[in-house]
Amino acid sequence: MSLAGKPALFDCVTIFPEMFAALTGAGIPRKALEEGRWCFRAWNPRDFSGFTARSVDDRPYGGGPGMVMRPGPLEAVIRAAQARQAEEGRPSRVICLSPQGALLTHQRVMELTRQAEAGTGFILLCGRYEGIDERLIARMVEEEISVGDFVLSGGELPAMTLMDAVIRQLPGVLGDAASASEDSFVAGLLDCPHYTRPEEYQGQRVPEVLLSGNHASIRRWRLKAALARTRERRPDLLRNRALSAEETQLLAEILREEAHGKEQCGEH
Ligand code: 9WO
Repeated sequence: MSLAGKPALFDCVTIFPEMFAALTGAGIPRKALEEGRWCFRAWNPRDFSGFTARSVDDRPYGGGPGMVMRPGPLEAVIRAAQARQAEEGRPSRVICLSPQGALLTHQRVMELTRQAEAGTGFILLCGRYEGIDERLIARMVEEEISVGDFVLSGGELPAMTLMDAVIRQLPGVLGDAASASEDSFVAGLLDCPHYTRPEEYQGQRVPEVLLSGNHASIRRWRLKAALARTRERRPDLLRNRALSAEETQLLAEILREEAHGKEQCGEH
């Protein structure tokens, strides 16, 4: 439950409400839902179509392939969701999931989580077909969010991605152990590698330090592994982040070892 005493709230506008069972029906989100830490409602624009055929799309002006979602049914369904949230004493925030939006980051997830905890109800607009009439976006949508630079068949999976990222940050959702393992991305680094039994698998041993029981060395090894991985795979993350004295020292060790490796290969 949020500090404001209300669960986080996601009202999703979608013509495929059944897709959201993937989030409500499994794992941590399901447990948190059962514990009353968040609420989900689906709103189907077809119920606001105005036509007996319940259609919510039409052909694009200017021609071209595919169909565009009509503004009328979407405005009606969003207003209905806003009215419900207002009855519940909540401010609303309308977000459209779209490749045209700003990329979702850990920082943005934390900002959305704070808003959810403070009582803001989210209305997540999930587009289908070739897109949504731009006038509806201009009138009703406060923010567009993308979960990556690729095109999908619709906004439902990105909406569930955003919800999952927020839900696991809500108080009480993750146990202490799991929230501690979160520390690495919180710190702006990639996660370190993980190992479990057996000690040797297909000729590969678990790094000895992890078997040592020396928690200070283990913590240092994990931080070093996270730094090495981040430098290798996502150097952009390191450039945008200040390093502690310990991290600077570990990174120097990594660079030294890397130079050594090259020497041994005769590469210079
Ligand atoms: C199609 C397209 C084709 C060429 C260039 C850009 C393009 N954008 C789209 C597009 O947005 N298609 C849609 C499918 C319309 C409505 C929702 N759809 C969607 C949402 N696909 N992918 C997303 C999405 C949302 C958030 N983060 C990543 C992808």
